[in-house]
Amino acid sequence: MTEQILFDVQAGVATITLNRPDRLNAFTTQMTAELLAALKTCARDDAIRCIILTGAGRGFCAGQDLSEIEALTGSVSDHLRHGFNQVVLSMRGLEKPIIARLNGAVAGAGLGAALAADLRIAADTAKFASAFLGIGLVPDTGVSWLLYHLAGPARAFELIATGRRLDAAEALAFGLVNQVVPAAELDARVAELAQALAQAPTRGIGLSKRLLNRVAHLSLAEALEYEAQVQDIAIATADHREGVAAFLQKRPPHFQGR
Ligand code: LHQ
Repeated sequence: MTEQILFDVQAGVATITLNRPDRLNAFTTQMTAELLAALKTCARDDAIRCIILTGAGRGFCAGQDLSEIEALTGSVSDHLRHGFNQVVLSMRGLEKPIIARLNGAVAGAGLGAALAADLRIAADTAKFASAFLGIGLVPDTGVSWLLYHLAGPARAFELIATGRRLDAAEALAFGLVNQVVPAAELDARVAELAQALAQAPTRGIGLSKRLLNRVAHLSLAEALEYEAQVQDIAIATADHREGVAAFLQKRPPHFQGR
């Protein structure tokens, strides 16, 4: 079996590359399983302090491989429960920063994977589509929830129900990406951001992600209490002590992610 993702770790940054470029990196069951295994490695390996998710070739990910749909055994709901739902939950639950490097087309389940990342940096040539309705389906892979929360209900409905494709500038205006950069500068910009994140207090970032995942469902009073509880964990980290010591000694901090 050929590998459908590439996995590389350099200087604390893991790069996961969806690697079916002739199909715009459309998801097969195998590729989903490989992605889940890579995310598990990222969660377990303390040396990995930032993750980049990207696609090989001219696309990021065109969603479910449509040629595989007919061959799916069992219900589509089970396919989603065991596949894309686990990808989204693994990404949101991974307490390390994940950058989606959006080099080209982002569609269907590929849009879900991109929106489940923590930061999205898009090439100015990237384009975005919900794509589900084009084949008579409703959004899955978290796209309804993630679009609702990132872009708001009216824009979420527009993207889902009209099939409108967004270019990178429109995706920025919709709140779907953090930055748009010239395609030739994408690698440098993503590498610079990933390096900065890999040298930051990893536990603090992970705990902040835990907070943001939770507060969406809480009242202000509940969120204040939850912040206080998570701060008890953060204040016990070595990186907290290092940050305070570096500040008082007027030197740059050296965070170790612990
Ligand atoms: C593809 C695909 C693809 C296979 C491009 N599959 N080959 C749903 C149902 C059930 C179970 C679970 O989950 C889901 C979730 C979903 O993700 S549903 C949504 C599935 N995705 C789509 O419907 C998107 C289909 N693709 C497109 O609309 C376009 O390809 C986009 C807008 C992404 C990009 O357009 P272009 O840049 O013009 O590229 P292209 O269409 O020429 O594609 C290049 C090649 O990639 C082409 O093959 P070819 O042999 O002609 O060069 C496409 O057939 C192939 N490809 N997406 N999802």
